[in-house]
Amino acid sequence: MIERLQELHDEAMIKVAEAEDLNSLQQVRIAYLGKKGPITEVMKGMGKLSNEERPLVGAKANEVRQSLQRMIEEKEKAFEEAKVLKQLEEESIDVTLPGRPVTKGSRHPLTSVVETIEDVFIGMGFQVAEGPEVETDYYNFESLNLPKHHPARDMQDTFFVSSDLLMRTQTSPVQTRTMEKHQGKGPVKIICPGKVYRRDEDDATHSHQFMQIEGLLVDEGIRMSDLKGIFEAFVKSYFGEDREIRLRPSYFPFTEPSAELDISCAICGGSGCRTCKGTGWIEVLGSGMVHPNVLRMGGFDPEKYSGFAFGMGVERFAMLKYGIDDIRHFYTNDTRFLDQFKHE
Ligand code: 2U9
Repeated sequence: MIERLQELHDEAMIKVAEAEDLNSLQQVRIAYLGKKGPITEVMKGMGKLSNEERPLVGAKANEVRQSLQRMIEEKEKAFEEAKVLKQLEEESIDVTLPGRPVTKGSRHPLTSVVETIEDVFIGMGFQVAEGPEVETDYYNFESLNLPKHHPARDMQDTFFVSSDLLMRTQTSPVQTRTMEKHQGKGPVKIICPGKVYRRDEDDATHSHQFMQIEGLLVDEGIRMSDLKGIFEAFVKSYFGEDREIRLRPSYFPFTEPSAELDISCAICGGSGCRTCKGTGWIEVLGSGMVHPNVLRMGGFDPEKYSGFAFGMGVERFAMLKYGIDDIRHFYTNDTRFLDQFKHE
């Protein structure tokens, strides 16, 4: 029996050595060490042995089992290690390869113009106020001295949502709403950036949706000279110290008197060129002293308070600053256009 056990051991060892993968190793384990395997069979016959022989055969059987077990485990381990090594080799990363460039987004040019202008006015004590883009007829027109049937209230220019709701045509309603909140007590010193909507045919200089920044300063004793002083500081800060300004009389229903602000042309320095149409001046915004009716509707006493207001188109400012010739560039999101403003 001892010889038989040794024979089985040697035979199994050859099979272990021949096993090429984990699966065939498993087959050898089942075949030799399983319940129905030859070693178990041999051990079942131990009952017939003499008392002297039994412990010897028992010891040999254990020795054979343990030896086989150890060999199989060692080989299993070797297979596992080889598998991991192969995987490591296959999945290895060449850390010396150049990295793929990460494409970063950037601020939209209109956003950076708005932020720059906001910063200038914040520096002069203004606060930024915002409001809804869908407005009521009252805030968009009525409260701005534009009663129903007023000729300046061109219905063709407005996107109506319902008979009383519309897409705001200017950011002025934000100013009226802010004045109401102040309940007749000054100062109100705000700028209102935001999107506005007009029923225009889109072309190089018109867009049915564009951006405005409007401003309002209401307090006791505000005069036209305050407006001029603020504009002087703003223009020099935004367009450069050597720009001159001038005010030209104009008309807006919500301001009286009204004025347009021109800056001296940066291209020709005032002598006249194509950009300024030979005048030496470029129009940049509209403004005026807030109409007494508008002050009253905003809850302020026009006998005690006065104020000035202004409005500018952000696209126009961006076009002047960067020499952009078509307003549609801002809204088509062509990355060849947008990428030029990465450092703004
Ligand atoms: C209140 C009182 C007065 C806002 C003003 C303008 C003049 C103006 C245009 C500039 C170019 C609109 O984008 S644009 O087409 N705006 O010329 N806006 S005064 O006056 C106000 C606003 C609110 C309560």
